[in-house]
Amino acid sequence: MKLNILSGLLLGIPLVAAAADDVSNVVFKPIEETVVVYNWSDYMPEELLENFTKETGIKVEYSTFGSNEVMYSKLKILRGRGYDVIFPSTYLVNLMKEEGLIQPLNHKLLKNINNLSVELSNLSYDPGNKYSIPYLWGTTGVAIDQKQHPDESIQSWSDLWDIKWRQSLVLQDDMREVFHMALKINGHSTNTTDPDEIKLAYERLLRLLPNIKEFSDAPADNFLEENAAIGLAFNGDIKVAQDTKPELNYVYPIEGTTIWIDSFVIPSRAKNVENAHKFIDYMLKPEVAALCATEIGYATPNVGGKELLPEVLKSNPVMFPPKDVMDRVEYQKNVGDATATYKLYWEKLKSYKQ
Ligand code: SPD
Repeated sequence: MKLNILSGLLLGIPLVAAAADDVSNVVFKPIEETVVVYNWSDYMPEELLENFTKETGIKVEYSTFGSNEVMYSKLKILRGRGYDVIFPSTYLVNLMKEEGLIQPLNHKLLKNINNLSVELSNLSYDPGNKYSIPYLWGTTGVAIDQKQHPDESIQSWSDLWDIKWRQSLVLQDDMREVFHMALKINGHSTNTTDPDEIKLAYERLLRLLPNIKEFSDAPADNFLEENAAIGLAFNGDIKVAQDTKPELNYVYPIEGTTIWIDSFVIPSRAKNVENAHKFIDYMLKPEVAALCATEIGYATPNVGGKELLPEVLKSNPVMFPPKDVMDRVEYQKNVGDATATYKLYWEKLKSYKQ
């Protein structure tokens, strides 16, 4: 848009670029309303961002991350600046709140909040959902390409340690999820803070190294590209991959998987707080929540949204785990100071793979 100075001033539009001695070529730009969103990769249908802009006039600046660790370190370095909406998992909501990296939400601006499921609201990691609003939830299990391995069936996490999987496993590049496998085999909680238990899990993971082919942010891509046939992955990514590769099987090992909720939060020094609330409220509409679940493959905590899903999705065991699986899942929680111990071993473990 090119305007003269007078019309620019009349419209209240500030000057963004001007050559001091030549006003004839001055370019004026209207202040654009924006919201800066930082989300997991492959975690939101693109058309929703466009629809949000059409409906509200707010432009979405969108970028993605591949793991909680990456997002958390970035926000810590920026000290809560730079983004308006981010999507940490359960245990990080807790930690970020304690560290002052996120701010309380204004529920008055979230008129669609009543669409949230009671069971998935008001949980111990954020009583009253003061800081976070659930977006999608899921589990982390084992995926196996049954076309390449028709006779293999995975029952336990310990099956992944079998020598036959030498150089075969692709593992989600996620510290807590990788530790989960070893902790569970050892009979310990995924949320242990006991340094001896964490060390034992690390030692077990060291014995898994010969079987690990790669740590990946997107194991589903490895399966689709056929450079891996077994590994640790998030359920929804596998659900979507199954649409092109139905021979991919998603297994819940007998010792239990993790369960997590990824939530909308607003960083403490976000610039566009009102727009952030508008974005979250838009995402809470049942039809929007239903589209996310359908296209992204994860379960929605939005009751109205779930009702809109076709029966075939509502009863899909990869998206919505059956009761016997739910009886064995463990919620990921903040492990406080023990995070440093996990991190130390995690970095050591990964250094052997480079
Ligand atoms: N492709 C998007 C996956 C988002 C999964 N969040 C998982 C958190 C696990 N701890």
